[in-house]
Amino acid sequence: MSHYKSNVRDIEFNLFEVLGRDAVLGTGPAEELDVETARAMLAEVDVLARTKLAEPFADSDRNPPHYDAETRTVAMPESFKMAFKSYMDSDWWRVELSADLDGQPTPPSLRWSLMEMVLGANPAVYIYSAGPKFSEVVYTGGGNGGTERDRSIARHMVDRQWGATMVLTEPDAGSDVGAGRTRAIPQDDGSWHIEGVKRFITSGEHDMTENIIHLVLARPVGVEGVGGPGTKGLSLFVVPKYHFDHETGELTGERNGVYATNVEKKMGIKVSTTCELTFGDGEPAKGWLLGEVHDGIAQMFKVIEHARMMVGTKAIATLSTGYLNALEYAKERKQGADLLNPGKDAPRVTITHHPDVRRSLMTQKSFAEGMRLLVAYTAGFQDRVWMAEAAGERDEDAERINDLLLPIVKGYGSERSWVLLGTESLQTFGGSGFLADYPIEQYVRDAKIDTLYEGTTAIQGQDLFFRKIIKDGGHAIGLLTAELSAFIESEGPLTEERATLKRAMDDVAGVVGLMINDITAAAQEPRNTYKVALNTTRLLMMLGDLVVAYLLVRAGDVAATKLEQGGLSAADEAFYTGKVASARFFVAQVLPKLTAERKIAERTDLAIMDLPEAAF
Ligand code: ST9
Ligand code: FAD
Repeated sequence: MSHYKSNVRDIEFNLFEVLGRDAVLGTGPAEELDVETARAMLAEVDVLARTKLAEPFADSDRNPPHYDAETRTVAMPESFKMAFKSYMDSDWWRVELSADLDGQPTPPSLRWSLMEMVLGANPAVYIYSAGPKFSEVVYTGGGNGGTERDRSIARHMVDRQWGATMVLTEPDAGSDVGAGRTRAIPQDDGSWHIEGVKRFITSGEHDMTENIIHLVLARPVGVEGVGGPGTKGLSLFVVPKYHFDHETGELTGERNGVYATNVEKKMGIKVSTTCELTFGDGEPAKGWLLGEVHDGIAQMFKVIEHARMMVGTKAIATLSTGYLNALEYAKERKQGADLLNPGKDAPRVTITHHPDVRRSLMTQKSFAEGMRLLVAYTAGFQDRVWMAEAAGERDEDAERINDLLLPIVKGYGSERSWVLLGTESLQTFGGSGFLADYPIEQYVRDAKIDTLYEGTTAIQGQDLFFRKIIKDGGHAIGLLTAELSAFIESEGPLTEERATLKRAMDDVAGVVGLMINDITAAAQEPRNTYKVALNTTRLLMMLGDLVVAYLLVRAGDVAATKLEQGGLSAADEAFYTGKVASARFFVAQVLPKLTAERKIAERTDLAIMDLPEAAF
């Protein structure tokens, strides 16, 4: 039986009943899609995800890729190779590609809904399959307008389904990407020789694709005006594993001088290779400057933005299947008697009868479904950006709100998911949750990485406050707050919840105001900056709770209206009842904690910054 439990009903509810995403179908670049087609796409990917993609999930964890240090190659487990091939053969990855690259233009909201299922069933399949998606960045020269050569390479990446990597991290440059020392030396033929050691590179080596294209950040040397310190001195290079004819894409048979010199042994997501890559040790590692411009960090952030959305969606998808597995177990596991019937001979009941199990299940349900809605809501802004671009315009408000929401999807989504998978989903199974017989222990191990890669949670918190609020001049947060305020003031079935939302919004606004005061005060007393940074992760989590609560109440309103209208099937009646209940539960159980968080933030002082290191 499949480990993966999807929730297509909930996905469709979000897209078509709450967020009105049907409005983008049948228009502009999504001209050929309609709701019926979208539902059929969701149904097909659902089946693929639950069967072929989910099948090797446990096997490839227990029998991970094998690294041969002598040949510096990796042999992938056969079971995983089959799942990967099924996915590539299915062509579903084309929904993420533009028409220029033979994609099937699909609005981001539908795209991420489809990908949620791939990521929940087998995240490593998605990650290895991303080569063609990476080609978008090569095609556009990382947003600077690609050269004819870049576009040709991008087409080969799609046509030949090559793998790809994003290569930033080095032993001394993790969060601090600007500390990278890998060098790029210009050659007479217009290429560059890359020299250095990169660490932790996902999909850096494997035997599933004909070629791998590495997108490498390196610092040019010996070229006037570029290659200075920090991130702004980095350029982005296209470095293939095998050389190929840039026009035809045929491999020349020549190996490039970039090798996997180690593959890490990890806590989770073991089938996804994490490689040390050594460039130019003995033989040259040839690369080509992307877009022929030195703008590496901005170009790489095109990849990072997509990958941050992907990581948050992966985490949330895992929590959802964790919850649904826990729910199934709880409905069958009998243990103890009902609290109101404590006699020794009282009949044993399923654990769903115990209040604490119900609390736990509803916690899982409301977070998993609320955060799924957060992904779709964020993707809704991406729909706007996508539609505007297709019309040759820009929707700057949507771009900025999307930017604001990305650290929440990634940072908040991964933190809440990984913690709840352990404290609630696994816990529902009792001791059995700890066993490899059930998928939850692997979910916990596989989801932990989501709080780490693509920028740790601390980095997401800083990104949210310093870049997405302060540097943005408060524009996006202002638009989001206006939307929330209008909703709170509107009439709707969930009236009491609106009042609690209002209080929570005031609490979040209070903390933002406090942090702005501290940052302003830092002009006089620089140490106030520490106070701000002591609260950035707190704000990330508070804003996440607030936005999720808002979305759940919106969904609860829709569901309550359906219930009032009546005439529902038994399944729909149960579904909508659950929606109203989860909104009420989240608002009542989670939002009041924001008032405490605000109080804690107000009491922030510099005591722990003044503490000598030895006292820790
Ligand atoms: C990793 C991979 O962990 C994990 C799994 C990979 C799986 C494979 C991927 C599959 C996905 C498929 C992808 C296909 C993609 C195709 C896409 C198609 C469209 N937003 O603040 P400053 C830029 S990889 C946008 O001064 P510092 C901006 O240009 C490793 N841009 O920073 C800015 O200049 P300006 C991941 C941003 O102090 C410039 O950076 N590693 C943003 O110099 C400098 O900004 C990490 O994520 C942003 N949010 O450097 C590193 N932020 O201001 C985490 C910055 O003029 N560390 N820029 O606009 C950080 O993020 C640091 O904060 C830092 C600091 C490096 C940015
Ligand atoms: P550090 O930066 O050393 O951080 C250590 C701790 O200090 C963290 O808690 C962090 O939050 C905190 N910290 C650091 N700096 C600050 C700060 N300024 N303010 C507050 N707190 C801070 N990288 C790639 O380039 N490509 C990949 O494909 C890739 N895949 C990966 C796959 C796996 C399985 C792993 C484990 C990592 C991968 N990475 C990849 C690297 C990943 O992006 C980094 O591990 C991550 O960015 C953190 O860097 P670090 O590990 O050096 O931790």
